[in-house]
Amino acid sequence: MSKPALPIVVLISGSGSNLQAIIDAIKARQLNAEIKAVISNRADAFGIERAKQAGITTHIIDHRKHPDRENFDQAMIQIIDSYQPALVVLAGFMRILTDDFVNHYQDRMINIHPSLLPEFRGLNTHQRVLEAGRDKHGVSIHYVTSELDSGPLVIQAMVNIENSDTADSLAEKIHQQEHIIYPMTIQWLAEERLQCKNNQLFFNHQPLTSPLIWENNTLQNSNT
Ligand code: NHR
Ligand code: GAR
Repeated sequence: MSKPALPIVVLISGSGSNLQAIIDAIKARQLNAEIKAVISNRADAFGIERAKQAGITTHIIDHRKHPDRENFDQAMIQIIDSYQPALVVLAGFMRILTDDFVNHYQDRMINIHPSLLPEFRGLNTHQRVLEAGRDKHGVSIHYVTSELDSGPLVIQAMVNIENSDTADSLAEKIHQQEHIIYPMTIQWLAEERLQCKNNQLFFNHQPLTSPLIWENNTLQNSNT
């Protein structure tokens, strides 16, 4: 791999299984990135243990110790910018970010959201998809903009819903897909195969006008 490793900072709030998938892909040399730091807003996030286990610097920034969202976000900006990341990765990060924060990282911050956006923005998506009686579910990776779960869509992975599925079994199926497509997407960025300029996506140097689709372990796209 000739290009330098992509410096990234990962933001988490919980289990950190997506963080683990990124750590593992870097170790396996499938992903040419370097995690400069992991930041959690919760001290008890298991992802912090995962990061420490991997020898990665960690920070706890507890939102409850800040008077408002602006103040919390400014504290995060200070820490994040000290690492000069090319990319900020939201991996199960559960705090809505202010416009100032989002604008500061325009074209440099991605999120993984457990639904086929634009459907089912927000929280508790697995339960809501079941209640809506859908037979398809999925997960989306998008650039973060100030409108929640609405930034440019990079890729969506599809999951079939069976009659026997529960919110827990769907979460597990979604996690399996996430652990494939999140490291893959970050590697595309490291390779500059994927780019975001002024909120416009390019894949293989062509404008990406609809999201890439990952289904049956295969990338479905015209401009690959
Ligand atoms: N911030 C902005 N501005 N834009 C986005 O698209 C964002 C974002 C922050 C997080 C992840 C998102 C998801 O993938 C994300 C996308 C948390 C909430 C939420 O309601 C909603 C969406 C997402 C993450 N959080 C509550 C809040 O008051 C707190 C919930 C909790 O702490 O458990 O911030 O779904
Ligand atoms: C993932 O399924 C991710 O899509 C979802 O939280 C989980 C985090 O898992 N994100 C959101 O719901 C964002 N609001 P992890 O901590 O094991 O990576």
